[in-house]
Amino acid sequence: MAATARLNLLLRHLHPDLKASPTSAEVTSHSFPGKLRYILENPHLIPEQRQFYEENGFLLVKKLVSDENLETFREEFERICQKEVVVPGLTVMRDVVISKSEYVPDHQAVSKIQDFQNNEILFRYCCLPEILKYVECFTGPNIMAMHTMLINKPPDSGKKTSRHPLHQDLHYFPFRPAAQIVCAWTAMEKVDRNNGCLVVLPGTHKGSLKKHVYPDWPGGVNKMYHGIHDYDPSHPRLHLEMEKGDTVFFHPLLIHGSGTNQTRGFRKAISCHFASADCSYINVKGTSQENIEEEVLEIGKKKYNLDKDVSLADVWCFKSRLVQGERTNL
Ligand SMILES: O=C(O)CCC(=O)C(=O)O
Repeated sequence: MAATARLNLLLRHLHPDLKASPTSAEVTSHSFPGKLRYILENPHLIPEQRQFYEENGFLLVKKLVSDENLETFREEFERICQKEVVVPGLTVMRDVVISKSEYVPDHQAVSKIQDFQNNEILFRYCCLPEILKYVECFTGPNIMAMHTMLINKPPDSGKKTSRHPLHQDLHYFPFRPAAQIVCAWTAMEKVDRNNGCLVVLPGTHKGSLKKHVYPDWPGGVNKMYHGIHDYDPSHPRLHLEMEKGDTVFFHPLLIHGSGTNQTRGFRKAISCHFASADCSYINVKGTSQENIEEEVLEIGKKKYNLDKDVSLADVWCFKSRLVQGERTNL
């Protein structure tokens, strides 16, 4: 597809009020013949949305989650940071260099919490009918919530550690097929290039899983923030500027990351990776994912005294939750 036509399509998708130009309409009807590979045939999405996801690997839906729900999640996050609420199994991540906390004086900033499946209030996000309606378009009716995160990107110290390196989420997942996995990521406030919005490389979901390692950043890099070196640096990048409540659904092979937070506030987003319960676990031994398995199991051993026979798949099986339909496989 010509670069201008692609941009036209992207702009029209991100700003649905824009009128379709004859060029983009023509591109749409001629560029997507045949079967859909990345999305299921279903009545929830209009053909243009399905085609957009097929081509680009993401779909942005404006104002999907209410302010009221987002405020409830924000308040619960604050209670967790202040240790008023204890969540079994939760992973609290802190920035490598940023020491000033938002809520608790003299505490290191919380940059992310992961695995909140045992917190009833935050887990409500993964069960919202407005989210699941879209998720079903990728997973089908049997839906598992696999991975939950509330990301609290702190103001950058100048060392650029608040960046998230370009990566593919599938690197972390020992289950397949990739097309039946989707991430929902909701902005809890306005996100733009100033506070480090998501940046995506449209169309990269059509490629394969790449090798991920810690980037060699002079200012340091946060734990578990693996990145890819081997991507085409000339590939077009799109900064997803979003309003509060806007939600992007994206494919686990889509290369994405986020920039530095140059503001004084903490940029918040909530997300869940969903998968069809019909997916299967894989053994990642001997694959490019072996490094993440080792790291996860090492942490598991220290934190929970995990047995040496436990695999990455066992960890995911334990923490995942059914949110719709039947737990058929995962
Ligand atoms: O919210 C962000 O800054 C990026 C999050 C992300 O890509 C991830 O945690 O995998």
